[in-house]
Amino acid sequence: MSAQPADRAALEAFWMPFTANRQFKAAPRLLARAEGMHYWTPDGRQVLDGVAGLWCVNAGHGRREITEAVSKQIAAMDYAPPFQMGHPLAFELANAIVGIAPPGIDHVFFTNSGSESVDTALKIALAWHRVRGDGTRTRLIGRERGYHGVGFGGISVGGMVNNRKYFGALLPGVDHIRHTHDPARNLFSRGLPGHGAECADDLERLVALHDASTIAAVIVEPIAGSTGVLLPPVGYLQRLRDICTKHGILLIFDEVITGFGRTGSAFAAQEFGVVPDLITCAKGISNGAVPMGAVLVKGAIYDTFMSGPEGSIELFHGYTFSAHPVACAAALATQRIYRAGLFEQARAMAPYWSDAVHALKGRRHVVDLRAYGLVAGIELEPRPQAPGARGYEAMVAAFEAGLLVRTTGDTIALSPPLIIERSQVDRIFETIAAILDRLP
Ligand code: PXG
Ligand code: PLP
Repeated sequence: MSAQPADRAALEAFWMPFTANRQFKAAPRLLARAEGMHYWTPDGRQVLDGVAGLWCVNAGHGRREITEAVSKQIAAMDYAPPFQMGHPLAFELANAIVGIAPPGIDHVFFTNSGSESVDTALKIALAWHRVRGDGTRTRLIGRERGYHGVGFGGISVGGMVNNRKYFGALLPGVDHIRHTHDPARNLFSRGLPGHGAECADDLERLVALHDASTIAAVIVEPIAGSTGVLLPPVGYLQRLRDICTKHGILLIFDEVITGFGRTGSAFAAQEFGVVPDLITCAKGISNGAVPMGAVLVKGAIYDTFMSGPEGSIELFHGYTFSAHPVACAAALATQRIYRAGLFEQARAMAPYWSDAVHALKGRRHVVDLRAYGLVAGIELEPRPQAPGARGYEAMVAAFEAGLLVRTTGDTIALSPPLIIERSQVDRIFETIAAILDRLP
């Protein structure tokens, strides 16, 4: 829909996040209602959700179980302070999440977003080394092209240039290993790319440069989402795990996108058979219905913090809205839906999904295709002198054709709700194919 001239002023006050505000406000794209696999615009046009909102509505929109749990909780107790006080749902939810977490990861710290989860995990890593008497380990290592949210910690370890360059010197003592994208060897790989496990050895370079005794933690996304869906090369994550273990460095998997079934397993850690020391998550934890995030922590790390005097606060960190009761209610209802078999449903759909993605090979503009679980990246050739323009136009054209996709640069990213059916997979790729055929 396009705004009437009178509407333009009404759109002014909201400074929209990660949005070209003036371009949007001149021709807004508004969503007013959602149910199942679909959104509806204010004028009643149906839009198929190809991205689970923004990688978060894994169980589909408007789930009655979640709506009811939220209504009930907000009426029963709207808010409870999380510091030196508790409420039952927080403990119940922590247990539910531990129940699907990888072995040994058995404690949960609640936050309100992925960005807060990342800052929390980095702080836990730093504090853990210090509590153990290893306080020289202060360096944090991220990866080029990584996205870890928008807090100062997250952009410091992150590797997306535009998210960093405006914001000063960032955290001191941070370094980055190289990214794994290797088009020369891995174009159009089915499943995980076969080449690039040795990219993990770049961590050895940083250990040689800084010495392991100065490094606290390494943080990576098992599948890098925001930068355009980069899959881990076969053996890469295991190699990273081995190098971290060898040097006493904590390994953090940022599973804000990959958590809660996106790959077909609860977490990518299980999917790829590599257990990190901490996992950051958010988004799908509460099906996007109420903001929430969490850091999952190995028992051995938690136990170290529990070694001081009983009456002392073990970690000077927390949010006013950590374990918010309404968020906990939404997340508990969400976890019940997941437990009923949603991840298995995603896994069963993954081969059909992957075939549909790779059937775009040879289409105009397509330079690479990447798919895993229910994620896909469709990389388009940038238009000369106008990087990102073709991607943006593809997103707008898809929306006009009744399909919500996400683009980053010239890569179309897809991550539908895990309830997607074959006919809807077909619709997504028919729509995209038609758009690619006519896109300049
Ligand atoms: N880590 C990862 C791996 C993420 O994908 C965050 C942290 C931050 O989460 P919050 O809840 O603070 O936004 C994310 C979020 C995109 C896109 O490019 C991806 C995210 C957020 C916004 C846009 O599609 N991921
Ligand atoms: N700023 C001020 C002045 C505060 O009092 C607080 C919390 O009490 C915060 C920031 C942090 O807010 P939150 O706990 O929601 O992250």
